[in-house]
Amino acid sequence: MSHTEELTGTGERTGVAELAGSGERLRGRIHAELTRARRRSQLLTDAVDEHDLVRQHSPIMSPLVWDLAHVGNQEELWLVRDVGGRDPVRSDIDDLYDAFKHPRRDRPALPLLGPVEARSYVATVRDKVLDLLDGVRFGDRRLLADGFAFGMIAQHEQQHDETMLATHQLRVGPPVLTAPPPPRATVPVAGEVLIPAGAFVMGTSTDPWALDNERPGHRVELPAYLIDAAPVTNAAYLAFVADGGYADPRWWSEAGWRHRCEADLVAPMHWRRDGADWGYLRFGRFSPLIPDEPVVHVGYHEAEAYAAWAGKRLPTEAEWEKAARWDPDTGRSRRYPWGDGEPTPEHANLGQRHLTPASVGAYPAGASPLGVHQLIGDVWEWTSSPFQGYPGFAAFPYREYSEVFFGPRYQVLRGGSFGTDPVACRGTFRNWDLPIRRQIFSGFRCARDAGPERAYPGDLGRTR
Ligand code: AVJ
Ligand code: FE
Repeated sequence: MSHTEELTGTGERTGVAELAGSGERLRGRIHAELTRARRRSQLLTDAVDEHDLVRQHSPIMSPLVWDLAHVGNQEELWLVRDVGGRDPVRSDIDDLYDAFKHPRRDRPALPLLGPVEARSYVATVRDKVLDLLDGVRFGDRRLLADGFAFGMIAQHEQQHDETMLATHQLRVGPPVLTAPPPPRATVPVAGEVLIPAGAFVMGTSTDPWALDNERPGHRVELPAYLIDAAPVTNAAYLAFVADGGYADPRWWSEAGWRHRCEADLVAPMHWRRDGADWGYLRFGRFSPLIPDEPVVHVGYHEAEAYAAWAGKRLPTEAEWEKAARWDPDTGRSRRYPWGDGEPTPEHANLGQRHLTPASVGAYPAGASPLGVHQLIGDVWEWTSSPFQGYPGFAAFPYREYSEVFFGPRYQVLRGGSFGTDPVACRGTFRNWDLPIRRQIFSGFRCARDAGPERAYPGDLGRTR
């Protein structure tokens, strides 16, 4: 069954390195990933003053100083205590940084570590981790196979770095983050791509740092469908807005319309009127809308309404993943649309190198073999699938990462955004959120059933 999955994937690469006794390569990679994540956390927290670090910029976000110490606390729990078997650094603060004990809106009132304490705490934890990394034996336990626990913690820190970037976007005040603009479009990309009917392998059983909800790899059979060659752009979305899309319940689900009315939605989050036009406020700067850029900061309900207005629908998660991973020549599933190789700056807009999505057509090297563009990076893409475990799902290493979120409340998003680090982004990676959320870097693309072949015009009058 999953033999078509990753014949040459990085899964095997790392695995082979390990078998050959070359744990040094893996140790080097882990060191680099942890260091890169920490540099990002530091950049995001050093950019603002102490007052900004401890205050809450939105009731749905944590104070930045909570994210920072929470990252250190997870690292302490899993790597210092569990993997390393060492004494706690600070067992007295576990409760404060347990995301399940205190909802985000309550976090500023907790006796949190202050900025100075939090910085010194995460540094102490990291020193111990780098010390134990030197002597760790990766073969000893499942948690350590291919360095999984370290990979999980690097991904966790990068996930919070994306959350912190979303907090920065919500922050009011003069701009503190800067980045060069993303590359411009170099190829025209429009219309839809036909994905032929057939089975493909969804998820993975071999990618060493894939998280539990991405496993196991399993065959999924799909009828033919059409999927947009690119994410929905600001220009396209603006046509929906200008056509009165936000005022017409016809396009919205019942829950969507209720929310649209309660929250008084009229446009994507962070859009601002600029005379007769729209612009957006991004990280403290106003700019006019760039028409061919993917729309960002829309919720699931808005994405669904747009798709209905356009006469289409959102893709299911399986449709998104087949478009992103299925290789029509070999039938196997790749790690990324372009192949199995790690993302480079030519492939995708990832890693907070830029602070906006890139225009459609900016990443021809990142396209899938069938010509679907920008599946990875730019914007997270809402899918029509609620978050569920795959057949054979087993929580690992803890139920609170994924399993407790399974069910109809959360919708799956795919592909990562400009704020997502490559270590936390793959063709199999699954994100999820509530359908009303739009502070994340979320956009979408549409799909539709391929349906029976259309008759050519000369055939239209005939009946059989
Ligand atoms: C996968 C982004 C939904 O931020 O809630 C961070 C990742 N889990 N700490 C989240 C996560 C625990 C998670 N998402
Ligand atoms: Fe977390």
